[in-house]
Amino acid sequence: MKYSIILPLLATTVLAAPLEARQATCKVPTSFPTTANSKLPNPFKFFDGTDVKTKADFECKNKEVLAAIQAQELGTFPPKPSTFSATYSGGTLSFTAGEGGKSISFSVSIKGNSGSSVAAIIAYGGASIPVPAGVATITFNNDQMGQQSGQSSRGKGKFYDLYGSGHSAGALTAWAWGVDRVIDALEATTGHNIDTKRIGVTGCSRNGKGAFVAAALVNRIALGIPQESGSGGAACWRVSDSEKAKGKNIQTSSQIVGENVWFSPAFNAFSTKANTLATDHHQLAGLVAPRGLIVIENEIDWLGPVSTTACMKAGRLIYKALGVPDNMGFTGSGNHNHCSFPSNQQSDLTAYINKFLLNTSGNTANIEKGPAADVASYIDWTAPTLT
Ligand code: MCU
Repeated sequence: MKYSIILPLLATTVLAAPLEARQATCKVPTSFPTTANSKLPNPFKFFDGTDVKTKADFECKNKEVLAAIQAQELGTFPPKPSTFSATYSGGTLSFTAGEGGKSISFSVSIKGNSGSSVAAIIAYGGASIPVPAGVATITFNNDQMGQQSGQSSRGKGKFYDLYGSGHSAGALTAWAWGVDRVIDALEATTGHNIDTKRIGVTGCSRNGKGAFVAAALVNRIALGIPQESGSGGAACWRVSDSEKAKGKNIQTSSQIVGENVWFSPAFNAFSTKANTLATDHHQLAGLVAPRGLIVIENEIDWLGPVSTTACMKAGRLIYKALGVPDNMGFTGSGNHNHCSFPSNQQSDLTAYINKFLLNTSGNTANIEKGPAADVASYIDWTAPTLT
């Protein structure tokens, strides 16, 4: 008699556990499709062809995107190292990180952090955007973490002192690892007043590529603010190739791998066949989603204004599918020097900083500014509404 009560309960418990486990676990492939496709890959299909229908599916999709983009472009993004300690004193935050018997020390300077519970922007090499009062600036010497001075700088910098000069990470990934450790250091120390839930990251040009990649890889970043990142950042490799074929003086994957060490050596294999990459940079925006992202661009041919606009329009389709279209915007504007922030982008930047860093109101609705770019001609999929 008593078993008739216990058995159904037991059966429910036993059957429910694997189901929950299945939902919590994503199948992350270790090899990736390399079929040529000149259109931007469908962010709503898994590599095995099944559809991404729910927000939970999309989280799994992001895991496979993350695996593919590391394997093909960025190199491996290491987790927190096995030993770690940090100190904060008088505007200097320092950490020591150790792995496999080696260790490195690194420091950043913090300004504008008086008060209690302040937001902060981590600025690669210093900020090229106006940082408002009430937001601290954390100056991050990304070149020290991973050098970027041509091919001879491959594998040089503190990241490589720790992980070895042959590590697969390109400089963009090495920097993102450093950003992740800066946040670890903030969490491990007191006195700096910074609220680690309200951290943005910025950088311009090559450092803008870095800021974009850091926002994508470091999920504790609340707001990504890549500025004039162009190719390797907000531009999509495939659209840049198509612009190049139309005669534009635009940076493409085939040029970028020779210019510098921003990407993993693994990317060399794709440099002249970017159309075989499993992902493209609309999905770099997708990796930031649903967190805040404001992409600032210029209209300099080399950066690919049509490519960045089309690519980020495609990126916004991902945010729309997730039901958070206004967590991402892009503001492109011309007639100003590279990395000099023009006043006509101020209100867009302010809205994003207010909403994501200052927790005040910011109207981030529908910010899509840039030259004409027909995103429909670069995609052959439609965005679902993810449930
Ligand atoms: C837009 O970022 C780069 C670009 O990718 C390079 O080709 C060029 O040499 O430098 C730009 C930059 O970082 O300018 C400061």
